[in-house]
Amino acid sequence: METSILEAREAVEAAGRVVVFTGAGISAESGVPTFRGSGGLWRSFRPEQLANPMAFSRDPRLVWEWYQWRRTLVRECAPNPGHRAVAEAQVRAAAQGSPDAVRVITQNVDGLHARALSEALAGKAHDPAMEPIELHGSLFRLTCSVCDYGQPRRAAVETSSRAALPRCPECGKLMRPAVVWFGEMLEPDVLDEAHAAAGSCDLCLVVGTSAVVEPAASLPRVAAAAGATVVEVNLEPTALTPIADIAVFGPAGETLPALLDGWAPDPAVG
Ligand code: BJW
Ligand code: ZN
Repeated sequence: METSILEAREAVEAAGRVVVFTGAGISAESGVPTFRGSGGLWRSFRPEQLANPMAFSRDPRLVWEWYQWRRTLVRECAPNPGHRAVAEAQVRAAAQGSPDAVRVITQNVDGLHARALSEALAGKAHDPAMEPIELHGSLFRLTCSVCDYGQPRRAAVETSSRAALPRCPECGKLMRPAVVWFGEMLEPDVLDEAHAAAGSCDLCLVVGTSAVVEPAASLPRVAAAAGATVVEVNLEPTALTPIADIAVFGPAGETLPALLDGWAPDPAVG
């Protein structure tokens, strides 16, 4: 296994189709706390405690309070150079006629990849393939806890009492954040799209994830099994490091610009 940034840049240069698979670490330099590891605490709750359907049925106000606190925190954060380097590579690829040559698959619910893309596009129309595949949903969408009703919502959710919590306009039951909790299935279409992208790339850049939460953590293995080169970017070794061809230990906000700036995948390469 190589650990050099130069080796990683060479691997990127040689790639025609790239998947960038990200976790909480890519947003750490934007000020969004990670889930695990040092500094990885969301207001002293472990994700397993509150990010599950039982916690919501037991105490929806506590769960909503936690999410509203996170929504407020994340809304004040901005994309960092790591998100921007990825979005700018997507825009360069699209300008060369390959809008799907750099696919972003994220476990993050913070919407920062989408914001970076929209900033990089500066109002220009874009192909839907450029949008991030958000495996675990979004903090800024709500969904009914019972029926299929869903809605985007950035405005604050009132959590002062159970009676004040948002209700579904269709069936009257409680609304909840449109995120995937432990024990819940990922949206099949979303997971299928991620599998297809991972299985058809020739380079999988794995950034800022501890790679312990399934089924997401298996996607780089899908890419590796299909013959892709796996490049990991993290502060420290992870569960995935043993299968990485190249590991770069450093902050994503510095490493991704070094790997991606000025580069666009050449459809003839890879
Ligand atoms: C930096 C950095 C910098 C920091 N630069 N790097 C197979 C085996 C075992 C268990 C299971 C299995 N299949 C399913 C399960 C159960 C479960 C699971 O995986 N449990 C494991 C914890 C053991 N999975 C599920 O329940 C999933 N559902 C499912 O499989 O359904 C089918 C089923 C149901 C029932 C039974 C069996 C099957 C759903 C999982 C949903 C996860 N949801 C969360 C919460 C989302 C909503 C919310 O945010 O509130 O998703 S949990 C949380 O973890 C969140 C994240 O997306 C996810 C991954 O975390 P991530 O991104 O890796 O963050 P960290 O903090 O762990 O790591 C940060 C990394 O960044 C670190 O490595 C740092 O070093 C690094 N870093 N700064 C670069 N500047
Ligand atoms: Zn409903």
